[in-house]
Amino acid sequence: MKKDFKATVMKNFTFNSKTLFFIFVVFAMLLSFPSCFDMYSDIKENSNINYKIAILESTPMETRLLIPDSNKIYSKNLSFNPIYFGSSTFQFSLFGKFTKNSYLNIVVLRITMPGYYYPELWTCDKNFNFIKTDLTYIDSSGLSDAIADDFDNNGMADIAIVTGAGYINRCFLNIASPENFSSITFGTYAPSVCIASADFDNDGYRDIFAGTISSGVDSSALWKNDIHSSGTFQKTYSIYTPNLKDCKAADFDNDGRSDIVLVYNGGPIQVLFNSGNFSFNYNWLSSLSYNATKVAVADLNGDNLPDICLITSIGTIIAFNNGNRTFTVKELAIPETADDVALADFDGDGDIDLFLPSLTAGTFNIYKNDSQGNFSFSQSVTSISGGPYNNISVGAYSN
Ligand SMILES: [Ca+2]
Ligand SMILES: [Ca+2]
Ligand SMILES: [Ca+2]
Ligand SMILES: [Ca+2]
Repeated sequence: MKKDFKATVMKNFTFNSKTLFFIFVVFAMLLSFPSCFDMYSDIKENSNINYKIAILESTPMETRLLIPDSNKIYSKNLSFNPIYFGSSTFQFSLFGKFTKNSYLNIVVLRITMPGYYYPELWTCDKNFNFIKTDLTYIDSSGLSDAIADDFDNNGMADIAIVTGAGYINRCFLNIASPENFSSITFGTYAPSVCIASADFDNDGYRDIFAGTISSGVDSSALWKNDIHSSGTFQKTYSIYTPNLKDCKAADFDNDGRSDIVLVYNGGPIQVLFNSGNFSFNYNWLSSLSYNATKVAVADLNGDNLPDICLITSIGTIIAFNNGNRTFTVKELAIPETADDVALADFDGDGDIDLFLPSLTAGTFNIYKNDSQGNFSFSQSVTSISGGPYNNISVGAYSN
């Protein structure tokens, strides 16, 4: 099976030597205070500021914000009371700089019935007193992944979503005043599973990689941001990715071009290296296959090279970046699996720690980094009354 899979991806890679992929969930927040950051790299670049990490978690019925105390212990959590409580079937929440002047911004995408999202924008002051603004409902269903990023370069975060079988993908541009979003569609009728963003061609506009499990015209594709010219995204590269589960973008070989990591249910870890002009002419595959569900990227051993952390059916695996377009896989870096993973410096000692929402409802575990990429249990956090967790977002704040 592994060989067949490799043959498939290599074949597609060869046939599609035209382009590239994708993502880094960048959320660049303004550097001036007050600010919110969604990307660890943004936080790290401002290490002179004493940040704390906020965690946002969503289950089908609830969204909660976890906040640490002065000792970086996650002892406080706030519930975002669903306005349609009882009929909500799915929630997805994101940090982002959705408004220019508020302290911490959160958008909650709440599906209340097939075909309807009710996005809510929550903003707060320094004491975490939140105010909710209802945004125009979104007529798209089957949400499978979403990111916040500034696609039109107006200084405020937009939202891009991919959806399950039979539904289109959309980018919602934040038109800000009054708070609301206008919709752009890109891609059609593909069963999409993941989304990532990065400026893959370094033209100053953030592009999108939408990962699907389709073999048709809507196979996983890189969408060039052409909003400033044609008003939408243009497909520039595609690759067939059977059993794809998740994807992220990062510059793994430090050549200034964003690369893409893909993880599969029953496939190797795959890294596509960006060779420019939306093409990828080299990819790395792990020697073993894994039943992966989620992937996250951050430098976990302090060598300034982004490493790969994936959640699999047997536990948490780390692929350490060797810097030469190869990785060294450490299986069972943490012998725990989860619905998702979040990477950030939760204890504030300068290295990246792991946050795993346990499959056991209601508890999360934080694993502390020894700065070399070795992890040990740090604290357990009790929060939501039940899973599964649709997504976890991390953001940084200072107060
Ligand atoms: Ca671009
Ligand atoms: Ca690169
Ligand atoms: Ca590293
Ligand atoms: Ca740490």
